[in-house]
Amino acid sequence: MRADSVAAAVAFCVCGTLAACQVDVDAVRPTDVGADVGTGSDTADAVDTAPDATGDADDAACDGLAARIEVLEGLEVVPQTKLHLIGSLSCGDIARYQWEVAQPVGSRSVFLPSATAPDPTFEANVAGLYVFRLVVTGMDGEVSERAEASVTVTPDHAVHVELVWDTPSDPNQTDEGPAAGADLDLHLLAPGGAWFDSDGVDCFWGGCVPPSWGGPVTDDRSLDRDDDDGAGPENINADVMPAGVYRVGVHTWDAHGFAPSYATVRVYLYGVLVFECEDMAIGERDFIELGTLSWPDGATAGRCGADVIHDFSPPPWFGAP
Ligand SMILES: [Ca+2]
Ligand SMILES: [Ca+2]
Ligand SMILES: [Ca+2]
Repeated sequence: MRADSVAAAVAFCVCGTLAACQVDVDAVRPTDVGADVGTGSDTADAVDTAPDATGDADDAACDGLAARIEVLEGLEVVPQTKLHLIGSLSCGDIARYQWEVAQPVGSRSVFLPSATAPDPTFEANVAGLYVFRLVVTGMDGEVSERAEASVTVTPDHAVHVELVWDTPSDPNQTDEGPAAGADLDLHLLAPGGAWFDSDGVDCFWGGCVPPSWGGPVTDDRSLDRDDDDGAGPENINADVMPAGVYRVGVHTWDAHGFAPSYATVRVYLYGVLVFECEDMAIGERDFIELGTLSWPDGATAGRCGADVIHDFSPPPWFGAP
């Protein structure tokens, strides 16, 4: 990512005091969150996006200890934005950084490389509000007040379907790799299709490919995030859909010994949450057809986890796990 191609968020604080920094939301509202990284057309935004060692007004004002947060991508982003959190512009001689986050229900992102890194990254994959907090400790053990920055994640597609899941028996739901967690899958089935149709009718990890659902473009819908090692999210986005009733399903492809999981599915239309099923219990190879979305009127209906098909195997034409 180029530093001059992202909208810079600007944090304000009075250094030299123990007052927490406040982020001016109006001042940092980005003009181009995430979508156009690499255009290089917005250098005017890029003030103070990185710490400097040469000394400027910020440094001159830092004669005490104060935590401050900058978010390079801005405070309003789309799902699956990798946030670059800057804490190293905090004031004072700092011995330790400590980040915390309150994230949307079901989101289990972590700070990388760690929650004590000065400038960690953080994947904001789930729609909703993320509140980041930072406290710094000085060399003499003095602790700052807490700085806070709130980032709102809003889907920018006509239809955004999101799956997250909780798997209590998995001791670490955020680790990654083969068999590291339960692999659940989100399905969005076009009118008249059958689950696991791999010719593009069923949008899921094994079949969300051209041909198009409708309209002149072939990329009118897509599975934008597949997760095979626990927690999710998985996201399906669509902008052009033929009229009709679409079915939403969740399947446990392989729980890798961690079943059951508790799945939550949310449907957003034009960035607004219109349908939600929370904490549906789902076991190994279970399939839940949880609801429908009628298009273009946007009507939703569903029974969430009331009807579970146990030991659901993909049809022969698709192949077994
Ligand atoms: Ca795990
Ligand atoms: Ca999956
Ligand atoms: Ca995962």
